[in-house]
Amino acid sequence: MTNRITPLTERPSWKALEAHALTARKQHLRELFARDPTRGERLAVEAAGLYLDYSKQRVTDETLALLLQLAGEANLGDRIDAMFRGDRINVTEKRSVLHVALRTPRQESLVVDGQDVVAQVHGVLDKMAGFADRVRSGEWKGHTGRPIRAIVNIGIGGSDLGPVMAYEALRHYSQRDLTFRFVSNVDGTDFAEATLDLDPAETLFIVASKTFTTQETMTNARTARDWSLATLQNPDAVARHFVAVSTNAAEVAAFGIDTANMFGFWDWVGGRYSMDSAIGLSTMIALGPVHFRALLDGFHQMDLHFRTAPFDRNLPVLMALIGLWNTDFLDAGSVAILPYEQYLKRFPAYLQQLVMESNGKQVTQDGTPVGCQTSPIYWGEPGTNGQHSFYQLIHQGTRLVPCDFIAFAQPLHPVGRHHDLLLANVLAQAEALAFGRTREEVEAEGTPAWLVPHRTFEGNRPSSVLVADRLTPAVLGALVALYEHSVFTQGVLWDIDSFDQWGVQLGKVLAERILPELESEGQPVLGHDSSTNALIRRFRDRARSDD
Ligand code: G6Q
Repeated sequence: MTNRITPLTERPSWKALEAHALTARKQHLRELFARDPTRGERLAVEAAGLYLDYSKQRVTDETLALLLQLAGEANLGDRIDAMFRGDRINVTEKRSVLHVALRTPRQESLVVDGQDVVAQVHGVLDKMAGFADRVRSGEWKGHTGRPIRAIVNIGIGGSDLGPVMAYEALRHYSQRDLTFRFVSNVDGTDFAEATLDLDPAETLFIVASKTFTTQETMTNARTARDWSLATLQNPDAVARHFVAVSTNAAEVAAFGIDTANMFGFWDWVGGRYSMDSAIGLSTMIALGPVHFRALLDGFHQMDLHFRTAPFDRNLPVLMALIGLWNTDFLDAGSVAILPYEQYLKRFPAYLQQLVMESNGKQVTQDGTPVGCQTSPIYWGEPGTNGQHSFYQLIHQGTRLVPCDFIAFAQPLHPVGRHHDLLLANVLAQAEALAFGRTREEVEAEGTPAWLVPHRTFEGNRPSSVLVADRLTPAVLGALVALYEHSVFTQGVLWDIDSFDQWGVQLGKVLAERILPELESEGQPVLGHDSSTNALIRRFRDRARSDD
């Protein structure tokens, strides 16, 4: 007889949450705040420079107690220890998941399979720092002897979204006489636009690819090599204008990049968890090694908090539990990420991959159906722009959209009243969502009866507000680590493998099959469905048509 773990939805705490949700769904945030005047201060927690106010989430002490019980029944504590220890918790790929080692201080050690991974990490960080300093100072020269002025990161998915997000987020701290571009899409427009105004003699390409076999990245890298050599004329120029970030030395060498200019990482770093590995080389060149190490320290402070704080005061755990409550018990299908900080404009896109590629799964680790909803859809835009577009739906639509507001007490660019206006808006939005405006209030304003339903806000729409003093490298690190660990915690509760991504495979395989069908000279025999066959024929027919 097998010793089967009780499925999540059959556990006592899940059943209790289901029963509790029947009454909780009817409770309004207006009542919860009226009943407890201290709620706003009580339901808040602070760590690693981040203050999380979750009082406007639709939870009570009982909800939180039951959710914490759920975490206990899922052995969350043991699973956290297993990750930090380097156990192979990515079960379908039989790998350790050790992004936390990427920010472990130099003096510590973590031995996995006989290797001190912390020592390896710092070896690469030192090499990155040496290189970054040489590029930043102009000591690293291009093939014609001119210093580098533009850095183009070529990568996709985890080898792009972290670097581009971090560059945008921390641009304030970047070396302004260097230009940074990011090419990811196999659409030639991406490369063409990114390099339109660049001079090959002053441009350095970072080819960032864990496998160094990814179709999009290798296509862009080859195009970049052709673009460079068309001007520089000498294959030796590749060594001065191309460096690689990869785990695959053989492919890097085959491409023509000197492996002395390769920055390595390891199979225990997942793509979407890699922005603080060598994949962050562009970030380090932009910010300099000192700021990059501050970023790592911010990650590490959140790691320490996650590992040691009791769950009822643990930011990532609380965020994860509340997210699960919204998804599985209040039927919310998405989460809006709303940074009130222009520099975080790519943060929602970054989180989309982190969260949805990690927890967009339908089976548990042993392959059985999960039995409840898993990852919600993440989306968002910086405030206040969203207020003038999709916030309408969040306030008055038929769907429940929990929001994560992110705001900073101090602006990076103090200009007149801008920052006060920004903060007034974020506070107003969270307040309006929670408390709304009742029919009676609208009527009391003398609104005509026919207009009252249109002007009424039911409220009771949940949100959290995340606050830090200022967007610094350390704060960004803590913020990313907060979401990483929240994703991990939800994966533990759903008992899914948050570190694989089998769902991206099928499309890749089919594209390999379709490519020759698009490119072949004769009429290929097409064996797809009638829709795909007709579309292939149309693309073939129209590709070279002038009419
Ligand atoms: C992330 C995924 C995926 C990956 C890209 C790029 O977790 O694994 O987004 O990062 O497919 O892969 P390479 O770095 O190997 O080119």
